[in-house]
Amino acid sequence: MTKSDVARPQIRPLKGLLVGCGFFARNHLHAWSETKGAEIAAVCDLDVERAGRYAEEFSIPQWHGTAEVLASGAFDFVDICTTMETHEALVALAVRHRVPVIVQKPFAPDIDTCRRIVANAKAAGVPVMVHENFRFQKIFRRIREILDSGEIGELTFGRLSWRNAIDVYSNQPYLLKTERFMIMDVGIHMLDLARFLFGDANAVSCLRQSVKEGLAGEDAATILLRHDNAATSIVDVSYASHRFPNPFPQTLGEIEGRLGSIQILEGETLLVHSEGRQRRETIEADGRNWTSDPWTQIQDSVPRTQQHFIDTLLSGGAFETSAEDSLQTYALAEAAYRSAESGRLVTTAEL
Ligand code: NAD
Ligand code: 89Y
Repeated sequence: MTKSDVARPQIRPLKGLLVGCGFFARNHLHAWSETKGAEIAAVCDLDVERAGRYAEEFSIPQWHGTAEVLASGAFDFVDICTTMETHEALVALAVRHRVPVIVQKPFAPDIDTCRRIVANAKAAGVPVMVHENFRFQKIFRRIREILDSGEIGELTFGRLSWRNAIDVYSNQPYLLKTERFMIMDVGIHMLDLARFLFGDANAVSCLRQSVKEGLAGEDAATILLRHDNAATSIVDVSYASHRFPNPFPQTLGEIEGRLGSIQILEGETLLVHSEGRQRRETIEADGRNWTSDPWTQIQDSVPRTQQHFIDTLLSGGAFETSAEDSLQTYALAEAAYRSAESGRLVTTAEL
């Protein structure tokens, strides 16, 4: 199916296959149940019993042990919720059967793999979107509105900070063994947000740290970005920051413009400084009967992300985080790793 195929008036909900019935897929399945214009017709997991359990819990009629079921022609889209090293093969399978894809972050372990995925999908004309949900958090949509209004003027500086000590390893134990860990896991959300809020960037300087003992990769990183509009931004991420109460999963920081600034504070609060005054706005995520604190802010962004995928697929427009657009986000992550290895500023042009 191509974008023009799906631009026809809709006569029934699009039918999806969800691949990967692990930790985060539960949020996807709840979110799909409230996404307009789509429904999940089948789930699959290499661990077929796990797939069967989610099928039963979410009243999904079919479950399978392999994504090869995409060959059946029964699916209008596939939602890939597996870890990054599996994405190239799974997206290639979907592309072979001309099934549009939404695939979880991180897109792939390195920029070359991302590029191969994009080239393959583009050659076949199959739409692919990266599930990048942080920019769909309500607070970041509101910040985007304020920036678009011109209230704080041309941007000069930004800082996005994710620092907490959540025990991420209980739910996501694969992170203990991931060599490209923190920049890929949460850094990638921050880099996408940096592009969403401050615009594209072209040079990166990064230091990475392994604070917790026994990890294969870094659990903290500090990244400095040079944006095309000459703004500077800093992204700092850590799973080793002991703060009470734990700020997880809030992204904090600040944005400065020539006319004013915005502070992103705890409690989903914005402090907007302009025209010599300050204004406080609280932008709370919407809770649902399947969301629970402290995860609500992240969970609430999942249906918003999936609705964007379906609406855009139906309209034939461009996904905000299309696979192709996401290459620019992943180039910043790749540059961050190369900078940390080499100790120098790395430009995206040299990748
Ligand atoms: P997980 O390991 O709990 O689940 C992955 C599942 O995929 C497993 O059950 C595994 O058996 C299955 N699987 C692997 N390869 C498969 C294949 N070829 N076919 C079918 N099933 C296959 O992982 P998770 O914690 O749910 O994370 C999944 C992805 O979601 C990761 O990329 C992670 O970074 C991302 N994630 C995103 C957010 C977010 O806010 N966007 C939050 C958490 C996790
Ligand atoms: O893996 C992380 C992500 O992408 O969002 C939240 C998370 O699950 C834990 O920090």
